[in-house]
Amino acid sequence: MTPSAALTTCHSLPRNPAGRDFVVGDIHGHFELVEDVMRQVAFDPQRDRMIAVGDLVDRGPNSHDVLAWLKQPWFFSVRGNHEQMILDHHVGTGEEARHRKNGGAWFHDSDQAVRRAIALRLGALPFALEVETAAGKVGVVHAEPPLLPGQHHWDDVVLNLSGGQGGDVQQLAQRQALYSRLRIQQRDVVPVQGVRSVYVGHTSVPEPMQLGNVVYLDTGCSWADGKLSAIELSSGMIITAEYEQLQSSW
Ligand SMILES: [Mn+2]
Repeated sequence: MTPSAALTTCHSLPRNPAGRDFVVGDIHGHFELVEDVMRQVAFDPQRDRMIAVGDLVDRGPNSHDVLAWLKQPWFFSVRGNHEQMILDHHVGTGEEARHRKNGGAWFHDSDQAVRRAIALRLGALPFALEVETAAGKVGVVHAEPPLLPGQHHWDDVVLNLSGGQGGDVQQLAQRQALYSRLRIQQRDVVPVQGVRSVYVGHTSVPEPMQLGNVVYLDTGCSWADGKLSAIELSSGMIITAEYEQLQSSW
């Protein structure tokens, strides 16, 4: 395992007894919609935390704001496949044409120094996050929890991602964490043990939905009929913000 793999496998957030924790779906450059959600809940940056399921950038109008958001001590994120496309480009293995087609032109049209600063910061994003809450630990990954056939425990998610099961499993696990749609395609309701819930994005759904204890939060805010969804962890309350609503109020 390389040192960088160890650093980016899974980050842990301690309990936040003084404030609230929110998990927000794929932002895709629409940080103005996150601000809308925060206004709706009277988000308190001194106490509350906003945790993102990745795909912070591409498609929306404000992808460049990603560095400012990641500097905030109350904002956390796992890595999504759109962050990975930037990282792949940074190390020379990316496909620029494919990334441009998927909303990444802003990145390739940025100055080299900006591209480098963004890639360095995104490279520190973990593949998984675990958050301690009053009701138990929850997990966050971008697409789906990377588990091998027969595995059902969050500990295996972390072990697979860390390289503890070997490099081949680690590569597969990283790919699953960023891209998998297997569980939602198969309507797999087998819960992930060892965590209360796992929050994911990546696959757009009309409304937040739950399979077993895996909660899908990407409601496609960059699509015409989509919106940004967030959930407050202690109450399960869903908060949404829509692009069109903000535009029509200008
Ligand atoms: Mn994605």
